[in-house]
Amino acid sequence: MNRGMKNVLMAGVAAIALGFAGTARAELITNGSFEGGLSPWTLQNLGVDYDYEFVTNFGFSGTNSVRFGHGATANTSLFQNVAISAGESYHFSMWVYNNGVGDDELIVRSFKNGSWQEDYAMGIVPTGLESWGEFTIDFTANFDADELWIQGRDQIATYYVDDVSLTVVPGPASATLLGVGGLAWLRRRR
Ligand SMILES: [Ca+2]
Repeated sequence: MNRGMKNVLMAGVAAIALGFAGTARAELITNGSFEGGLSPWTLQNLGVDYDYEFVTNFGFSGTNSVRFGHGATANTSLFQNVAISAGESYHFSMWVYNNGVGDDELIVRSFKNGSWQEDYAMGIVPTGLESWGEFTIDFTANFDADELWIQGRDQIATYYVDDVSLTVVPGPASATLLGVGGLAWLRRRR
């Protein structure tokens, strides 16, 4: 193997190593599995309906999850402090178990200093019935935020959420920088 080929090979190995480092995404949610109890989540309902609970006998992971029950006038809210930055891209995921066909609602949104910022998802529970299904959203934040909220209700039945996850998706800007850096390195070594 000549020296030039060896350099190219080494550059490839370096690029692969950097690529792996880039895909190891840090989890931004604390205790997303609820196996550590409810903290640091806050679970509340500001309306007249109070059918919701932290459960310790039904989970996708382990035994704990949060149940969103029936409510006619208000959504149950489940939230915790998460730093979200405008312009960053995120991958949100959680597992949902939906009981029965109901007039259900599921919202994922952000707040900052107690004020609503934006919705990342709003609609019915899109996963199947009577089984755990993964619910995911990929979004780019338009506004900074300090809280991630999951809100919902099920008019005549109930659904459970578990294993909540939020990670930053490396943007095209960092990928371009990596590519340019790799090329510059190759040229220097020739
Ligand atoms: Ca769990």
